[in-house]
Amino acid sequence: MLKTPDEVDPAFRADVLAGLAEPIPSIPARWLYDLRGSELFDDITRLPSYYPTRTETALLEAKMPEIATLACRDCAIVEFGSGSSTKTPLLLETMKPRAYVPIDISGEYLRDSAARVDAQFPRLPVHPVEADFTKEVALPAAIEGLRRLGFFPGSTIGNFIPRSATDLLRHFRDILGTGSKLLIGMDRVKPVERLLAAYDDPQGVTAEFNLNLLHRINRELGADIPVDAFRHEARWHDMNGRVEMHLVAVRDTAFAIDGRRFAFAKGASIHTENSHKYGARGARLLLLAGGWTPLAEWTDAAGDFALILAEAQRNRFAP
Ligand code: AVJ
Repeated sequence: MLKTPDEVDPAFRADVLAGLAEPIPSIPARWLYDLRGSELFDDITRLPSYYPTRTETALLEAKMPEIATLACRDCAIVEFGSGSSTKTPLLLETMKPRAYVPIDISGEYLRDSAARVDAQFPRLPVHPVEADFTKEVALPAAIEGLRRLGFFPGSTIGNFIPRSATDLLRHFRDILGTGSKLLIGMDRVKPVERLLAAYDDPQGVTAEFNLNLLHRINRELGADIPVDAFRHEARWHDMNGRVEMHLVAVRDTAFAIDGRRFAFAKGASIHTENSHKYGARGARLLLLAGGWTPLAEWTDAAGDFALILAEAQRNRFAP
């Protein structure tokens, strides 16, 4: 899809130009999720080696009655980064909320999936909000006065370095308000072979997802990046407890974006995504630091993935 210059998000251009000029070249992960990227991520969630989606969905299915009683009585469900909203029907069926507010940065994708939820739950008010949930978000007036349950599944929190993750959790608390709850999915630490297999599949879908970012830059910013000069790589960073995605130059290469030149020597990389993995205590500590008190948690039998229900902390709490 060709975008005219005024359709391109100026923040995309700014992030790409600034990120590539950094000593460790990087581009914020949210730019991976244009329409094509969101479709490719959807394909990733169905890969045999990508366990998180399958595991979280089964966990939601198995525990939903219990989760529902604790999480939502006549509430409005606010989903952050709703994507294709595939896990949402599980919640909506059991929790029977008063309203559903999917928030996503990808407008085209958001409208499609909101329409699907609308069709499946004709009596449920659906209020899609196209927004970057890390920025200011205005909740629709229609849900004023309703208790809120934030839903942040998929281990999306893992995209953020812990400092930003706590900022984001505090931001969610500001958006949702005191008295709100949050149901969040977090991927657990596990043997490195399994982690890397999840982020570097033999089918090459994750590689295509990562490389789509370069195609997007070419498409939207009129750049001339030779995409075949880069290959996908997944790395485990043990000290930081995360899987990293990189685009590694397979040969010396150079290109221009907006008249600015960038050169990459063979082996140099662009860091495109982080996926932090948490242990049980680390996960709870992150929530506490972000202003949320854990109330309950559920994991699959293998302990691969956790769902945690937390409650927004009051402004003052003892001691
Ligand atoms: C959407 C951030 C949860 O980190 O597992 C999957 C993104 N990237 N494979 C993840 C992703 C490559 C995914 N999140």
